[in-house]
Amino acid sequence: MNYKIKKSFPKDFLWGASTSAFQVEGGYLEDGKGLSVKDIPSPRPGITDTKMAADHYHRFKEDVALMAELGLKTYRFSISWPRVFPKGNGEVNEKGLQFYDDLIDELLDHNIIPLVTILHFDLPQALVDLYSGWLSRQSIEDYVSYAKVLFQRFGHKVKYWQTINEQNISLLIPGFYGVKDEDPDKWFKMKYQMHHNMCVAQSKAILSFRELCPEGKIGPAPAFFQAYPASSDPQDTLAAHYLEEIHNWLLLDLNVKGEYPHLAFSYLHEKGYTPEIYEGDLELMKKATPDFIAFNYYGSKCVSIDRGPTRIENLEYEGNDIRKRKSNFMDIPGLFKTVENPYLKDTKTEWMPNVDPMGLRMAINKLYDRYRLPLIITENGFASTDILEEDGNVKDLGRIDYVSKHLKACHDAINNGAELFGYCVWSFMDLLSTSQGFGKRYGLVYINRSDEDEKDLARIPKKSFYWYQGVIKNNGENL
Ligand code: BGP
Repeated sequence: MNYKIKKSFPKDFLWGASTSAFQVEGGYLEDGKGLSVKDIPSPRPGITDTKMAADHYHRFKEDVALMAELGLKTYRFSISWPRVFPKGNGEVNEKGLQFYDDLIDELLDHNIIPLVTILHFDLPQALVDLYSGWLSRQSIEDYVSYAKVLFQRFGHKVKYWQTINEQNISLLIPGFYGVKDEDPDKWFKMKYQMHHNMCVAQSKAILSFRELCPEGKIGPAPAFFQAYPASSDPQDTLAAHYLEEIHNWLLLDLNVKGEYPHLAFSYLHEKGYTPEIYEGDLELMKKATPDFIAFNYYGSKCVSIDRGPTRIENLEYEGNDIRKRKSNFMDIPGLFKTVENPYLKDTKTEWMPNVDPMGLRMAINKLYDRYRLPLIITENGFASTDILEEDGNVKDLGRIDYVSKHLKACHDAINNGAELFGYCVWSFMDLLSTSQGFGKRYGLVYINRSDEDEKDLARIPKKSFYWYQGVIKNNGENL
């Protein structure tokens, strides 16, 4: 075992920034693209849709030039499945592939390493209409065929790949992938079947990747939730343990070890939510060990035992606007409920339940301890309204503070011996928030538009852009 302890960011550390296709591209039906589940929901009044987003589809060259100016080592983006397969399967759309060819070439010309997510939420709507999307095992074959097309086309120039973004968050939201049931128990049964199918799909894709891209690296892309017990009551500790089992390890143990973690599995069994597992599924997953784990982290959870009714309620809410939810979408009645963390109360901001850099340090250490795989953070960032001032500046000091604290936490985790090879800010530029449009911004680059008015879509580097530029230049030495 290698116990070498590093004292600073490795010299080839991948300083990065992220986006995803439906949140930046626009051109939502251009050049033969089909509809995705993210194009379908009609946004709430006043919130824009995917039609234009940040118009990256037409302005990617300008965007890549800014990435180069920033000094990015890697750019993490996703490929839109319905741009490549408008119907989800069948005929490939050459124009869709060409767009990503051009984007990847542009990145490589600027010495930026592409890090590609195969699926970031935008499942083709046609597959939902055809067979209820992830609920059917046919989705496994279609995902693998789609992934293989990408590996064959781009494998010689893209080294780093991610399978499916935040499977563990997307399945917390009924209807997120186009299907739901009003009966909570039926929905839970469905979602764990979808969860299983998605795990089989990504493992199968990894096995194809091994054949088609022997030099490449591939890994899953979960969100990670660091959970604290609300008190030293052992029941609260058990509750926090349950949250991590169900929301973190249930996905990652399958992705990495091909095993259902026993506590989570016993919960599924007891509730009647156990999915149908075909013979050979787990063996296949065991063979498909990923090369790394990419994960997203925004904040932590504080958990107490839930002594209330065991019936799941409040399934319905609009999008995932934390300010409008009646109950937290992570809670499991009878098992655990999330509560405010009194120690993080002061760090609460408008959009985020808390700001907890030490939670990130613990996440890195836990993940490394459990799986001993190299890690990369593919999303971490700060949401705010951000104002373009009359002097042409966007003074997003809150973002600088947030990212700086989280990078220091990464540094601490590296000092603790964890192998962290990259960090990507969410997001490179302002983009369509999953439920709050352009009212809620994460970018290092301001996009001059609002939900109501597309304006000139000008790209304006914020203060955080110049600050991050310095961090990259000094390889994190000046944090
Ligand atoms: C993650 C998603 C991203 C992004 C981010 C912020 O869950 O992977 O796509 O949207 O969260 O979320 P939101 O836009 O809802 O604030």
